[in-house]
Amino acid sequence: MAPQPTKADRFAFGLWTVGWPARDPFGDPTRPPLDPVESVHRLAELGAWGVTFHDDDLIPFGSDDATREKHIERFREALAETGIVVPTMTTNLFNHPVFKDGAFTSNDRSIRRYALRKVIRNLDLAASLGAQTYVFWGGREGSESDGAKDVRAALDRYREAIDTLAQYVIDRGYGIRFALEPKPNEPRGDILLPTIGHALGFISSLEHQEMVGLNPEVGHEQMAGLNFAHGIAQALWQGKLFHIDLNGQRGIKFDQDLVFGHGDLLNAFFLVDLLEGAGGGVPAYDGPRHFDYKPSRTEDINGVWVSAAANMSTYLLLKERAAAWRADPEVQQALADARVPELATPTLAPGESYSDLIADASAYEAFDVEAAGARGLGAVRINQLAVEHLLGAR
Ligand SMILES: [Mn+2]
Repeated sequence: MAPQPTKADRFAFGLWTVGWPARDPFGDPTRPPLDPVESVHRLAELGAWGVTFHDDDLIPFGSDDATREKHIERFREALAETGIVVPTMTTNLFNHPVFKDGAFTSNDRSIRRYALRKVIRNLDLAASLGAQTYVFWGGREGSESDGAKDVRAALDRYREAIDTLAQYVIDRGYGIRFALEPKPNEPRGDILLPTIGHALGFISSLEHQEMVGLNPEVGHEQMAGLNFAHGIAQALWQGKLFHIDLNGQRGIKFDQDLVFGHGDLLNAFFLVDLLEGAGGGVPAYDGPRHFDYKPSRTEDINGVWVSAAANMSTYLLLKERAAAWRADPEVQQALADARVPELATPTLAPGESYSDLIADASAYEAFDVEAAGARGLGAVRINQLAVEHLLGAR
């Protein structure tokens, strides 16, 4: 039996995920559009806690003010009826042709100014809905021709945009934090801030860097061949894991947005173990468990809700299995044998200087380098114990 999610699990979905009508570059939509109000009700029934959205997911692009208010009003009613919250919002700066060369980093200054206004308008709505995180996915910020984009100037403009918007949020007292979402490519041939590491470097240059962190997505890092759990560990280590996009991806190819766990399942297992505190009892991340996936184009509307539920039950199963793995005495022995806990001990003793280290013959002159080099780690055993727990063999 798959575990049933509750609001306490803090599972959230983008309206654009279940609402994706399954149009791809080679084919027409296979499903009708979904009313956001229906999505809120169905997700609540499935045990979700929150929904997130781009401005244009709720309010069709170009709506006049009266129409905009109507869409917001019926959405607010759905939230009130279901108790669903809006922890996070974001801006669509990629769909309309105006953004074809980027938004904050478009070569065209008037488009950059328009993009800032579009974000500001939606930040006001985000604050009024109680959102605490605002995501920036710069899918169109990039190029296909290295000669058509001055990347250093583009990064100046990217920084200018985030600094300006951060100042706006501070001056309004909104209490919203920003989360940048890296992605290496698609839709642009090459996207700026392509990985967690690039984005962390960029954040360190910002005026209000304390209020800017990351929203890493499983598939986006894996599209670049990177280890997502490692990336998340570094984001946590730097205090920058403000949000997370969970989904599945099978290797270096187009962005698949599969159900969470339907790609690299073992990495997803160790990711959940990490997020939930690696057996320490205190989660390392307390934000929304946010799914940014797409129900596959093969699915009908029933399949959409089956896939939404699958994300949540997979997360809960992995959480359960990771806890069982941590509690298994054989796992604890294998971790001890591999000296995993020993890595938390500083390399120098308290108060020890490099001079003391140089004076310590046991560290070098008398160190049995051959014996240390011959010792096995036992990492394969650790992995196999995880596989056995995942497969229900333990
Ligand atoms: Mn994706």
